[in-house]
Amino acid sequence: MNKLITIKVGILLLAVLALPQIINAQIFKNEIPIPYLVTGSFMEIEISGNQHNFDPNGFVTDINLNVDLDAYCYNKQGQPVDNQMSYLGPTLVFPKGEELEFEISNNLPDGANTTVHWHGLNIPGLMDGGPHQVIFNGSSWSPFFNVIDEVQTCWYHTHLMDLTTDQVIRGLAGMIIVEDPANDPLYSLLPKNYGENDFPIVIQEKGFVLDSTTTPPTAVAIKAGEKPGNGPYTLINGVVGGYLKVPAEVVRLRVLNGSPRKMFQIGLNTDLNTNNNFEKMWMVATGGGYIDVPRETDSTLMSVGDRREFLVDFTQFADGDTVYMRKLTVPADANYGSTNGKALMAFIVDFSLSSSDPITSIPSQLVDYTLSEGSVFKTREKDLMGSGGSGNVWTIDGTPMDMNVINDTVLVNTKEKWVINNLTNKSHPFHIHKVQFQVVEYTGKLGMGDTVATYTFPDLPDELVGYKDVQLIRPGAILTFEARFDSFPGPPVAHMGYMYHCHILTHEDTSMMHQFVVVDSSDFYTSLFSNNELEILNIYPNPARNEFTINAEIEEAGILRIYDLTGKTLRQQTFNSLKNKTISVADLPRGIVIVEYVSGSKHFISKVNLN
Ligand SMILES: [Cu+2]
Repeated sequence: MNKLITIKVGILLLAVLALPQIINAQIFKNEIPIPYLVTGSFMEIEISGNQHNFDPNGFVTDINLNVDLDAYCYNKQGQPVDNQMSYLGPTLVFPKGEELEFEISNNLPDGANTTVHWHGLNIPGLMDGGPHQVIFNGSSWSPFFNVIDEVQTCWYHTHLMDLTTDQVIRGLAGMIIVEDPANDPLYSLLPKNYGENDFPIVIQEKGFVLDSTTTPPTAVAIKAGEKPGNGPYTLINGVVGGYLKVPAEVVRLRVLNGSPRKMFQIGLNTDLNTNNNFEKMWMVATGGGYIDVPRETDSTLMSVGDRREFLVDFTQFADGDTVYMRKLTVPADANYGSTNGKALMAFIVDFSLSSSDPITSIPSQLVDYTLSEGSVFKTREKDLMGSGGSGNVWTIDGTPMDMNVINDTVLVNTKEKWVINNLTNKSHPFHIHKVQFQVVEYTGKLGMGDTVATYTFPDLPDELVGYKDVQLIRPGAILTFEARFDSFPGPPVAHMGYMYHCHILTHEDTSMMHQFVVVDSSDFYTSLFSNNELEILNIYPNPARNEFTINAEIEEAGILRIYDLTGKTLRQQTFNSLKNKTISVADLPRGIVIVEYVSGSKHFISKVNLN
């Protein structure tokens, strides 16, 4: 990853206004800020209030937005004042395989509490930063975890119970890049110079509280309890009317829909005033990492919470050409507001720019993409229910989110199939923590269409392909996905759990959310079966050192398995019976292990501490 460079942009001279593309370019007045990078294995992050100008050069004319407003932001401790974020946060670089530690301090104004959720990553439940891991005002939180996920673009944001909308629209979101330069075969084939040919693009719809005693009305600070996220303006990295100068190369756009509620069907074209003749984009990654091949597309649907990476070939343009990113019409059931057809930002090709490692062609292959290994261990079905409006709540299965209730208990290192039925009349972007799922079937209306159809793996349209953690489900549609729940089992207690929820933040906040825990098999089977279906093995001594004896009289043949708390099998052995068997464990690593004997439908289990 190259260090951030600041792209210097001169002020456009009046003399060149005669050129049409320059006139268009000038409509977009605010250079898009590129958040600085934070690297290293120890990240000290401060969450605080700041003053932010969403329109420093006066793009918007119907209101006066060129004012400093109260906002929330993340910053690296000690970041120089002249390069601090005043809205959103810096881009965090997570090297795959590294153990990361954080010191995250909450210095928000007004005594606000918050959390930091690592959206898209598989990490222990206690580190997940969901509603249970509150960082109280004036205190700090020190999560640590090993980055086991594949190369991908994910993000971090507040997940405070009932107040996520309020805090995200004030600015509490930022991007994460998981990278693996040494082992990623695509690292050198794709644009990778951050801020040169590799850009974070955070799209958010935005509304403002107005003081209408002025003409035009002036935006004023958001007050507690107001939720003007559902507005007519669109921010890119925290500014309206944004432009970005790009080199005449292949450029990588890491697009995140960080909106509170709105879906964006985005496409690129060169004519500010029409909504057709789209330029090609090549989708190369979803939120869970690379897809099979670069998929050529005119436009793509980004549901709330979604990340997608695109390559755009700017080598075909002339110096000064402008390419607009615009929002196409999305279905009424997935729409919140009226920016359809509008250009959201402008890319200006600048021949004076060049990247450190320029890329000029689109690779033909990316990665082998197949269904994750293993057969489905368990299938769960969920119904999205309810309706909006006063007195109504959105729910999953008719029960509101309860911080103290575990809705699902999942056995670690298994693959599950989840079937999500949307029984409501609105589209909902279904999001699940911890896992990256693969769509195996989707039945119903999809994307911008009105046709009801069934899409089945491996014949999936762009919107459904790839590892994902969020998928928009249209009214009446059924999403079926498979996911592996690998690593990090915890005890079956709610505060060690993970969330699944609608990522429309106002729906999440009104309780369209449930939680699950991932446990080892002794806890899983105990929670699943009555006592006559599951028997606890009597093992002595416990703790054990070189060997232990299983004090049992099991006549039936079966498989004895010993595995650690991450589910990794340490020993597997077949026996014709299990009668007072002594097992040598001198060669096994120390720590708590699960000893399991499965014989037909019978299941015997115990935990042993090897010391
Ligand atoms: Cu929803």
